Amino acid sequence: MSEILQQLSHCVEFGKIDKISPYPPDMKGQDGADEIAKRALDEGLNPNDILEKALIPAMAIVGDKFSRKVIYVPQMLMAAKAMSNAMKHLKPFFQSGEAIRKGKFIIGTVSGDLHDIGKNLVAMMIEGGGWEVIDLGVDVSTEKFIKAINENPEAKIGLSALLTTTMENMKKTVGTIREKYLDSRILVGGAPVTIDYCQKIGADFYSPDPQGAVNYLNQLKL
Ligand code: B1M
Repeated sequence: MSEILQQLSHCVEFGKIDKISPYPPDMKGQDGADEIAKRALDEGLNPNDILEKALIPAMAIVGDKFSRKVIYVPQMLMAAKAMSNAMKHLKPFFQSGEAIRKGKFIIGTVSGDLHDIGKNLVAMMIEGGGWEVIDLGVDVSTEKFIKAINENPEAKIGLSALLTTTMENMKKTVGTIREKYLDSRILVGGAPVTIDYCQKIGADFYSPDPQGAVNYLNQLKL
């Protein structure tokens, strides 16, 4: 991995957001994820490489450290902020899809779940793939999904869940959508979600990554 990607990965892993951030104390005054991501793009690195070789693996390390109780929620939050600050520079590259929209896509993280990094990435890529994205945010109740579908009955729907506990809420929301909108197309994803779970709860498609979701939506349009 190139030196700049290593530096970026280090910033996300240790929660160094930007130069002015005093955290972590041993990196005070140094560039953070914000400046380094911008520099990587200025130097011509591919946005996909930045995401897949530096940012996503760094978050995986953070998750592993959290599981092993090496770090706790505050450090995880700093890492998430560092990642978001890097992602704001990548966003325009992923969103520069065609101006003519292929259709609408409603997305949200299910009720009780506040994780939005993966959901935001999926939203960005789908928007970049030429779809109009209606992002309902995090902790989205079934009622909020239904309201958005009522207002946009032709839209495809995406649900993200990162906690085993909130997968139950995903099931509930998918069930209610299915009852009211038999022909709707529902995509699900998020770290604990599997293809088996997708089938079990009656969703149409599971993708482990944003590109799979984009490909699925695009082939629906063919
Ligand atoms: Co949380 N957290 N967290 N967390 N967190 C996990 C998920 C966890 C696995 C960490 C661990 O224990 N190793 C664990 C869940 C355990 C479990 O349920 N089995 C956990 C826990 C326990 C918690 C809390 C309960 C901790 C606590 O308070 N004690 C708490 C819950 C809060 C809540 O939601 N109610 C909590 C809080 C937080 C923070 C707020 C501190 C922060 C989130 C900040 C934010 O999102 N703005 C956070 C973080 C950062 C993580 C980890 C470290 C990283 C998640 C992430 O952003 N990954 C995570 C550990 C891990 O995942 N390794 C962890 C990077 C992101 C790009 O990946 O979201 O998987 P991901 O998205 C991927 C794919 O899954 C896919 O595409 C994305 C890109 O490849 N995808 C889709 C996602 N959605 C999709 C939808 C699709 C298709 C693909 O179609 C619709």
